Amino acid sequence: MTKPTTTNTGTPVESDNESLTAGTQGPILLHDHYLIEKLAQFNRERVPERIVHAKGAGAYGELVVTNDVSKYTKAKLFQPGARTESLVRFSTVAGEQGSPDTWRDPRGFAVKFYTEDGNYDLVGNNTPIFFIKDPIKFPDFIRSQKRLPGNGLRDHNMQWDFWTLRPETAHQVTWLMGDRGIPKTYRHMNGYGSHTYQWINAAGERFWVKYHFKTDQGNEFLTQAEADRLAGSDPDYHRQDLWEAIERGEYPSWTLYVQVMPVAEAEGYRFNPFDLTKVWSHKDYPLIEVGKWTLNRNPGNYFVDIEQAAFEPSNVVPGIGFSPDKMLLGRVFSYADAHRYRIGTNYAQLPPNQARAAEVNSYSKEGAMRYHYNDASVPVYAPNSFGGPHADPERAPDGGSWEFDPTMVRADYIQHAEDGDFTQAGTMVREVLDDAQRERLVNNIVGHVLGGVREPVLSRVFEYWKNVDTDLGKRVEEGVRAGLNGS
Ligand code: HDE
Repeated sequence: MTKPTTTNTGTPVESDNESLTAGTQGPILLHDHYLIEKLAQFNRERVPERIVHAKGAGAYGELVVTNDVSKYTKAKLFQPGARTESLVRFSTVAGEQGSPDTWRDPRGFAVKFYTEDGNYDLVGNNTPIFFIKDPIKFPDFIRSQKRLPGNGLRDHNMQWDFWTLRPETAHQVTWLMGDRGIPKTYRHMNGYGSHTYQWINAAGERFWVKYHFKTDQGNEFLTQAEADRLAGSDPDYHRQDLWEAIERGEYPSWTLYVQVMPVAEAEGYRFNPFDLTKVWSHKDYPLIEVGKWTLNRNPGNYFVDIEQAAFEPSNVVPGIGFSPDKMLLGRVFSYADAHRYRIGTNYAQLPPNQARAAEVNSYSKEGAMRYHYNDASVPVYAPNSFGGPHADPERAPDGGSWEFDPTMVRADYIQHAEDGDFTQAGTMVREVLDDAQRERLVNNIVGHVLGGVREPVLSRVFEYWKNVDTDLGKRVEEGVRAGLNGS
């Protein structure tokens, strides 16, 4: 026996096929409120898409800690043997919701851990670095990667104009134009916290850390030609691959590692350890295993679980804190602000965002769409004499602390011995990539530049790549000039 169709409030309806009219040829009647409900609800099915990372896919899973890192952090989810439910959303960055999964772009790697001390969100990418190092540049950077104001078209000239005018982008652009710019699937790519975070152990000792999710499926990529074909034939290729793998019981997993830097070593390190355009050499700070993170459950409803998922770097738990990384500090403001705008004041009460293992004793109340509420006996203010919740610094995350010169300035980071906009990009090209990877990097750059870059930007592109690596720059210029001459 099938269930009766009902209105949104549970009243069975007469028909899903005919509107109510006066006679068969007469006008539709205003009091056909079910017709009105259907049409009005349909007009309101969308929430604003994410301003970046609009296209994505997600799944639920679990972190199981396999090593003892308690000497670095007291965070409960990272204690030996701890098991913590998790949600992830993978995404591209610049494309809109309907854009192809296989466009060349960094991939979002947003992880939520439902810990017993509240939700911990580690909102990273599939690259350990980023294009810029100051949040004030973010709106400019993103707009240069999206669409021209006049015709609404994407524009390679605009992209390269921004990149070549902000040379700190060179390391990430080298990543982007290489094999890692188009992962074969979301399962075949690493994830990174990218920023430098702070871990605090039970004795209150502090450490700087960087997170690495190393895929157990192997790092694999799509060539530009394969990606272009899939963009046309199967724009949801990555979303479908993740869904079907989990449906088949082929649960993708990653091994989570951290690099740990004692606080005292930060000042003398050869790179500024808080500059998001730089990595820490694994020789200097080797990877320490933390645990196994596995995705083993597809979302029950894409819109509810994934489109309304709200990840925020401000969600930290005891044992984890922030750092002088200005990009991280900018993000600590921005994400909750984006959620309030995009999915409403009470977004934290939506299913994927609710704390699961922790009790919520917040003084927040009311606001649109609120439905969880405190018992009437709980005061709505603090302090109070009636047993309401009270702040407990012993149990709260302190968000991290660090020494700094309090003089107010607007300035770049302090430059360390080997800092420089092109140093790590050059090291990557010369010491990390093999000949075939370098060849594909050159071809991808040439192909992208031939997609519309013109003077005066074009000359800066050649200089940009020569600054990364002289030989690479020469090969890029030769390739572009040959392409422009039709040879
Ligand atoms: Fe984001 N970023 N971001 N971002 N970001 C957003 O929040 C922002 C940055 C990342 O699957 C937005 O909910 C600022 C770095 C991911 O739901 C927004 C800055 C990294 C996702 C926002 C950055 C990221 C977002 C848009 C410069 C990697 C998708 C919608 C300081 C370490 C999360 C939203 C999901 C989403 C702000 C730069 C990763 C606008 C201000 C660096 C994975 O709030």
